[in-house]
Amino acid sequence: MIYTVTFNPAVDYALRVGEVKRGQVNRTVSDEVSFGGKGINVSTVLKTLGVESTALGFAAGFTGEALEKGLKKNGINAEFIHLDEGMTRICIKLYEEADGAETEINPAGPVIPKEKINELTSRLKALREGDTLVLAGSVPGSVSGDIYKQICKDLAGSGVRIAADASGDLLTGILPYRPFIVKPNHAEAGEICGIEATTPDHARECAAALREMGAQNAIVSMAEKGAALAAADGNVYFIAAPKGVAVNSVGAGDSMLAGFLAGFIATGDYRQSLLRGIAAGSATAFSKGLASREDYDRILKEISQ
Ligand code: TA6
Repeated sequence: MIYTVTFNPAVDYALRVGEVKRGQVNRTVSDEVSFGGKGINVSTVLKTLGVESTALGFAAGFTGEALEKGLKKNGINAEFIHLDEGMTRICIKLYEEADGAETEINPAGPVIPKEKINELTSRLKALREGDTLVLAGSVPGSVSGDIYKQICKDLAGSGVRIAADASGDLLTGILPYRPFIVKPNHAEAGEICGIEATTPDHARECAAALREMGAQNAIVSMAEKGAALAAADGNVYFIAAPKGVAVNSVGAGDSMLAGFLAGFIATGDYRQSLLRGIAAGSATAFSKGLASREDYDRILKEISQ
């Protein structure tokens, strides 16, 4: 079974405007609400690709209730721990049509009491060989920055596959525990590797460096440019993303991770899994919401030729 953990789920509010006029009332061209947070997006796209998972994490307040109801309505098995205080955050994704700029405003999220963290970590200790655990996204300020490291330490030697999409210390802290796959974006990877990763060669270099630091497999995603994979087979792959009109990039990186995991479960082949990750990420970026199966299949066929 695949379990995704989202410490900081989000109700995502994507707002499209012509151009932000600071200090003034700005009217939207369109707006879209979706239930997100990185781990949840991974579960949602896995479901689209026919792979079941259980979404774990924390929910709080009326937004947390709406999130759980929305996920269950979408057929996602969500088993969140409920917090008595605070509210699940609303993340703003602002698109300016004038220049294509995308601005994210992500609140810190609710305070998670220690006993609630312990409830989750106890649940995770029950995972067994053959399970996959996806650790994705930020953690609220009240949670220790080495929580991912603690979880990986608890599971060391268990045979549970760790997949992680995180940044900074959250990511570097788990590398010594040989995670099966890590997937930072190029900015996050560049920050860890100490370079400004702007080209495919930079992405290859960062992916290889992340493997050197302990990851079994490392993807460095570069949005519309594609992604590099330094794989456990010793190869470093780079696949360019297909051409298309980016509509809403929310969840594209999460979709790529989901596509890679679904691909690896189906084929055990690294390059094929990267292709499927690119297809899922692009299908999300080219649509208002997360990837549809139809778009995924069409794009996979296009880039596999
Ligand atoms: O990748 C998109 C997304 O998962 C959105 O759901 C948005 O809420 C954001 O990322 C959250 O990222 P964070 O790193 O703050 O957990």
